[in-house]
Amino acid sequence: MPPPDPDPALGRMQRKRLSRRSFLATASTGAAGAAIAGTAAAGTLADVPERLPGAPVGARSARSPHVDLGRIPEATPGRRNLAPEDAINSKTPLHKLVGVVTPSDLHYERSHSGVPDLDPAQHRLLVHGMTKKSLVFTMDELWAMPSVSRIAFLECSGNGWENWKAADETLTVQHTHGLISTHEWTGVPLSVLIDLVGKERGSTWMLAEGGDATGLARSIPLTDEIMNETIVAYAQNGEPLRPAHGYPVRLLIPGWEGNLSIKWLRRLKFGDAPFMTRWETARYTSLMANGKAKQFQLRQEINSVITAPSGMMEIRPGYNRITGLAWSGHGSIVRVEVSTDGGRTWADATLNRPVLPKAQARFHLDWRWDGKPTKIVSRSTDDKGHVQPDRKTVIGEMGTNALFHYNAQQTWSIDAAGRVRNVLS
Ligand SMILES: Nc1nc2c(c(=O)[nH]1)N[C@H]1C(S)=C(S)[C@@H](COP(=O)(O)O)O[C@H]1N2
Ligand SMILES: [Mo]
Repeated sequence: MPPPDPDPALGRMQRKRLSRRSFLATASTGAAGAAIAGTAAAGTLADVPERLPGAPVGARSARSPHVDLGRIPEATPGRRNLAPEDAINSKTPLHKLVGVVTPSDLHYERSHSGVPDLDPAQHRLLVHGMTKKSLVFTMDELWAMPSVSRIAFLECSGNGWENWKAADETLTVQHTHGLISTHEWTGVPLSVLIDLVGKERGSTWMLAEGGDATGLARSIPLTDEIMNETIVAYAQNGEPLRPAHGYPVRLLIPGWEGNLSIKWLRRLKFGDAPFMTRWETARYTSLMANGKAKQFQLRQEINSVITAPSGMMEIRPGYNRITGLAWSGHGSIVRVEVSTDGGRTWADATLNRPVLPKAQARFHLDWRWDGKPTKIVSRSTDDKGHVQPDRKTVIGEMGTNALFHYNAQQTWSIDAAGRVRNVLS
């Protein structure tokens, strides 16, 4: 049996950079550190509360009333303090979450015309077009088919748009990056449905259409990658999809812009060219610096953000644990570097294992803040060799008129009072 852990609060943090010894060494040299480690070492049973009788055991558990976790409903662009019916998206509180899996009720939401209440007994999925057969599936039939589960992020291509032109200093990371979440998704592989209907060889595009009033329909290129990885999903984090996320069935295309992952899915149509819906002409294109527009910019690029310390937090001199999230629509994150001097020098952060492809990765770095104003920033690298660009590079290509796919390194400034604020670089 291992010896009892003298400080359970530290757990088994035997990481390369965050070993218990290095934590204690860092912690004992600063005032904040002493506050973390000091009393734990001297404690006795008198320091812990009495045992309490409990409430009855029920059919499902609820979050503690002491825990305050919520999304931020917003109207684009950036309108907060709005009437509930004005909200078009709702952002995930990244700064209050740990690990990489987002609790289901805090998964960000983007619904173009509200959340329809679909009856699973009535709902159907039509698969047709350039296929040998047209088939209509019931939800029971989908649940009975071969299935896959995969942990993957979903991100709105509008994530990050708040910082295209200027940086509002009052924004938190929930505002700047809260349109991404990671879930375990379960459903039927698209390839199974393709085999069942017998897709014709010449079909290189697929239209996916939702059953909500907005009439969202997108053309999806049938690359090998998309055909192998797309899930016709009916469950998230072990339970049926929640209505906000497409109940009873949605598309889930790992790594590609959220808009393609059609919710309340009612139709897949195969064709030999993009269908050119208004969503890929008038909407979801990006105006570049040279006056041309990018169309079918579908992959979510490499990205990362420090979630703590982050916008509107306050820190004290001494030990501070820097943590954040990194992700890439190309594959797996292999490296995250953090700069605590505004990008002059960089240190490798530790990644929580396992790191999964097209899922968010959690990183950490021990840091001792000397109390002087500075800037902190993260930069990620994926297994295909992509490195997250700085803002100058992104703006150089795209200018400041674009709305989608902003993936520049995020800088947080820290003033002498320890106030953390959103800045452009
Ligand atoms: N039918 C339908 N599908 C949809 C949408 C929608 O409004 N209607 N919004 C899209 C957009 S823009 C995004 S970013 C994702 C958001 O998925 P989520 O709300 O489950 O996070 O769903 C996509 N699929
Ligand atoms: Mo989106």
